[in-house]
Amino acid sequence: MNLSDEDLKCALTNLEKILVEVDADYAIMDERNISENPFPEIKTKYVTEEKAPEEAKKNDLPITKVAHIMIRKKNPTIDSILEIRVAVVGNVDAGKSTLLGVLTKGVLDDGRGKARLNLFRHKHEVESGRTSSVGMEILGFNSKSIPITHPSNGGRKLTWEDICSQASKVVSFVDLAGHEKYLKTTVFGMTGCAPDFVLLMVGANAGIIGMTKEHLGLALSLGIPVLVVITKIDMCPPNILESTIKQLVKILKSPGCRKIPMFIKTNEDVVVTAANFVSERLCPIFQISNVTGEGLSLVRNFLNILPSQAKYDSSLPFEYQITDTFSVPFVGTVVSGVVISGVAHIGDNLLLGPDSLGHFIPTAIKGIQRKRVNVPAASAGQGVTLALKRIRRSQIRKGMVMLSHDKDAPMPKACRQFEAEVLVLYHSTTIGQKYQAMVHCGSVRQTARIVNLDQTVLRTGDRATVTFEFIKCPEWLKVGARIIFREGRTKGIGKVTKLLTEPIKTT
Ligand SMILES: Nc1nc2c(ncn2[C@@H]2O[C@H](COP(=O)(O)OP(=O)(O)OP(=O)(O)O)[C@@H](O)[C@H]2O)c(=O)[nH]1
Ligand SMILES: [Mg+2]
Repeated sequence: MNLSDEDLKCALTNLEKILVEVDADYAIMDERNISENPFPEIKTKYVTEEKAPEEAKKNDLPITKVAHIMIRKKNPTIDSILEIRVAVVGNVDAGKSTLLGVLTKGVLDDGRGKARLNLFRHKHEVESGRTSSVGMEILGFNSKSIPITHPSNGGRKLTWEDICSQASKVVSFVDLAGHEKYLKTTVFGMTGCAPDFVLLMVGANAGIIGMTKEHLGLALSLGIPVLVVITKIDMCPPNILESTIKQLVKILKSPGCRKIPMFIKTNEDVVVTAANFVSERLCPIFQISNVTGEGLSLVRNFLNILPSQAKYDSSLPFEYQITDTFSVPFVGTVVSGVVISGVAHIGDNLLLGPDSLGHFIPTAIKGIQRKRVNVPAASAGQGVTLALKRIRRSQIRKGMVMLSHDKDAPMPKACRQFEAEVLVLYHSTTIGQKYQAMVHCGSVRQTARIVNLDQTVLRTGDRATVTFEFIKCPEWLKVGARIIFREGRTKGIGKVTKLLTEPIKTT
């Protein structure tokens, strides 16, 4: 910063020479003119020229330059590509699938569902235009921070392998359903796919309606940072847009949310906010149109800069959470999921479980793919698929885990009952013993019954320690894991505090 035009050019030339040595590229994220701060009441040393043109001139302050540069390694191997996972949520018709279509294809929408077309997985989705499942889409950025998009002239769509062969970073989107009918699947997508960020979409015309608050609430309960994208600003009268924004800001600032809304209008905002976004408090807000393209480049730049979260630890024992299973011809049983901790290689022996009796069975990794490309290893934080030896698909259910295991160590224990500290967010009357709800915890999703609670009944807003018992089979849980429970309009959140090996007897 604080360079003359000439010095900046010189710095960039030098940088370029250095980057050749280390096989990297750079891109300018944002470049501005600045002057020394002429306002004594503001504490920063510099301000942008736009903010103080008159003052700067009056005081005869020199105008200098500041730039943010993104440096990325060229051609990383597929296992070292940076990855962030973003779950896309919001009410039905907000434009979620459309935004993903527009971002990954690099072409605009026609307002009648053109861009979302090849994102659908089922025939009924194409017919209704509604997402009903958990869709996966990736957006790659190359080492020069340029998005890698599908050819727009109707040529062959890029495969994930094509994208990864050019990418230094990929954003993996989880496209979720906005319709209430599919809420269970959407909750699973938000807990099971372990997203780093939640992108909440709001239709400018529609405002905060339907499932918007529900989805925001889920992100808050899971402690996932949220960014908001307001869509359809091309077809929204200014007064309606204003009232949507007002409503949104009010909700974000409310005691239940306690977020700091940040309107992203320039690349400077993008750089500053993306770098500080690890804080759960900040909530960037974008205003875009998938039809005119307004605001899209800011969203794209934001996703490009957004750092991956450092919460994953590769030095811990291997743990992998299964979110889906497949039977692949000539390969056999394949599972997809996220590596929660540790590293595993092809050929490694692992435990798979728990089965319906709570037991773990041995298996080995036959193959690993990351973004549909073969890799030799999988490490913490990555979404990968694993091909398994000696396992039939019918032996696996979502919510099972794969763990590394030392020969002499005791077998991992699944639990039928667990204790949790819970907060009831909503219930129309009272919750007591024997109450049943769907419990979500990571990729675990099972009905559980309350077998014990430290109060006689629970109402909306109550906190309590509760013992749950899974109805069908034991699950593998960890102390400290966040849970969500729901049944009809009832909902609650909590944290696992104890795994009960000596079950409480119930009648
Ligand atoms: N005018 C205009 N139309 C848009 C914009 N974004 C999306 N649309 C249209 O809005 C409709 C709904 O978009 P979708 O992307 O299917 O919405 P969704 O959020 O994925 O909906 P669900 O999957 O059912 O939850 C489509 O007809 C899009 O063409 C926009 O920015 N401007
Ligand atoms: Mg959709």
